Amino acid sequence: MITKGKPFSIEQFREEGYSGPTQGLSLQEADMYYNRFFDVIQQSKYEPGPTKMNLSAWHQNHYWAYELATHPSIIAAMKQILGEDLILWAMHFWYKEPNNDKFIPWHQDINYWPMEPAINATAWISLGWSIRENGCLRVIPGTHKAHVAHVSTGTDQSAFSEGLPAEAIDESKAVDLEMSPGQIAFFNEATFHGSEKNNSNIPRVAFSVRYTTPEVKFLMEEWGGDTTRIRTYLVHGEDRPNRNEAIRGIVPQK
Ligand SMILES: O=C(O)CCC(=O)C(=O)O
Repeated sequence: MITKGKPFSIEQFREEGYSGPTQGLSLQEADMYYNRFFDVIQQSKYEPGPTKMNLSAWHQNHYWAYELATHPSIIAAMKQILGEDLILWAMHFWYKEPNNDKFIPWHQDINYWPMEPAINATAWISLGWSIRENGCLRVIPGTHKAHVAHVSTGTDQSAFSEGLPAEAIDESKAVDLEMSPGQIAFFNEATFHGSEKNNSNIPRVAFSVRYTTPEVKFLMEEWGGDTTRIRTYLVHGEDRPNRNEAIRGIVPQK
């Protein structure tokens, strides 16, 4: 069900591992960023189709994406979750064009991320509509305190090769986070989450941005794959420990 959203709740975030949806962006802002997304992938928003473009780390190259990643609604919630010293370290567009048959398996993000200690908060922003029919984000409340070993998903319809084992999942507890444009959900590094395929004609255009605190060290030698996606930006407060000097990001020109 689409709701008008409620304010970010730190109590819910701590107890259930997520909070939202909250109306973080105005409709005008959501529409502007939605249009920018389609401009960059060089498609008409009226004829959305698959893209082979890399959908990560646009905030390193596009000022508008950096501005979106550091939107005041996101910073306000991150301060409550992580404190005054905030490091933005990654972002990704989660785009599912109409009739995309890939699903995102139930997973905990921390399974894929060598960072020490394991501290992260994600803001997941729906720039268009996210509903059951186009594979909205789903979470399982209360799963955010323990780490569970992941296993092979064994199917190429899964967007990731690894996910949580079936026996760890209680689907009856899953919450479908249906969202209208500009709504945001927040979750932590261990909250079980995933999404079904897009069975509709409605593209699902969402943006997630990851924050941590300066005490966290990124173990780049263990990261594998494309390490250029990870760059640290001090967005608020101070970075006294200075543990990630080698991967400091540069804010793109306006
Ligand atoms: O967009 C989705 O369905 C999944 C998003 C996700 O896995 C994430 O933001 O960590």
